[in-house]
Amino acid sequence: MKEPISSKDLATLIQAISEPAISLSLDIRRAGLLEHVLGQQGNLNVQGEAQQKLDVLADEAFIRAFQSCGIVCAIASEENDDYLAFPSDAGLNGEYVVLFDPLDGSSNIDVNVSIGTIFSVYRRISPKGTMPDLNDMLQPGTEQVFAGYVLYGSSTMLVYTTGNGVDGYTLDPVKEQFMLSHETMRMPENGRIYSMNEGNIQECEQGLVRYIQYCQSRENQTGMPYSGRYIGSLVADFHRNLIKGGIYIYPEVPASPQGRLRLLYECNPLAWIAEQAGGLATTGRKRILEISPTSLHQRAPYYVGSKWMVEKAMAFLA
Ligand code: AFP
Repeated sequence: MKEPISSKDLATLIQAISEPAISLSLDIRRAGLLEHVLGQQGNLNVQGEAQQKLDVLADEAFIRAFQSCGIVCAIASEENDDYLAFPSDAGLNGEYVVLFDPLDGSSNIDVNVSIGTIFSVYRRISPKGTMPDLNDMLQPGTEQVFAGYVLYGSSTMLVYTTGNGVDGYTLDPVKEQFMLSHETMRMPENGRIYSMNEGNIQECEQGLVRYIQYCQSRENQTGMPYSGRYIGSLVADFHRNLIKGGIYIYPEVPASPQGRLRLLYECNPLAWIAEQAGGLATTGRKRILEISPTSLHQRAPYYVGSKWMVEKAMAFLA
C-alpha cells in the first residue's frame, strides 16, 4: 500500500506550484499587453510542436520552483526531450519526482481561450542521496502521491488530489492566494456533454463512430442529443465535465496512432483526479492508471469522464 504524502511535503509542493501559477495567471490576464507573452518562440518542442513564448516561460518558472523547493530530485516536462535531475545536495536527497505539462492548450493562448498547467508527483524509487534515474520517472499512474492542475479560465483554479478525494481552490487575485472554493468535488455519474475533436471522426474506429452517433441521437438516457463541447484545452474540457458531467475522448487516429495526449504529463494526473471524484479514465479498453510507461513522452488514447459515459463508450468499442 502506497504511503500518502505528508502534509508538510504537500504544503511545500503546493507552494512550489502556486508561486509560478499565480505569476503566470497575472501574465495571462494581461497577455495582449505584454510582448514576452503572446506569439511563438520560434522553436519546436520534442513533440515537433511549435513552442509558444508562454510555453517556455512557464516551463522555466516551474522548473525553478521545483528545483528550489528542496524536496524534488528530478522533473520531466512535456517541453523538454529528457528528464532533468537536480544534482545539488538538496536535490539528491529530494524524495519526489514531478512530471508536468507547463502550459496545456497553448495554441489557445493567442486567442484568449482557457489554458492550464497539469502536474503529477511520485515518490522516487532510487535511494535518496543518489542520482535519480529514468525508472523514477516511468512509474504507473497508480503510484502518484499528488496530482492536479491549474486552470487559467474565467477565474484561475487549482484542483488536486492526494488520494483522498478532490478539492478545488480559486485564486483570489487581490490577496494573490488560492482559497478553498470547491470542497470534495464529485463528478456526476452520468452527463449530457461529449467532448472530442470531431474533425477526426471519419478516421476513427467503427465502435467510436457508433458511440458518437449514439451521443447525437435520442437513444441515450436523456432522450435528447447530448451537447458537443470541445475547447481544445484538455484541462478546460476536463474541468467542465468534472463539474457538469460528461466525457472527453482523444482516440487513436492515423495522424496520432497512439492518440495525441501524453500519458505521463496529461492522462495520468487527470485520470487520478477523475477516479478520485467518482469518474473513470481508460484507453477505451484498459484503465489508464495501470499502464506501465516505457518512455517519457509516451502517448495514450484517452476516454475520461463520468463513469457511466466512459463505460458506455467502452461497450461500443468492445
Ligand atoms: P497544445 O498544448 O499543443 O495546444 O495541445 C493541447 C492538447 O494536448 C489538449 O489540451 C487538447 O485537448 C488537444 O491537444 C487538442 O488536440 P487537437 O487540436 O488535435 O484537437
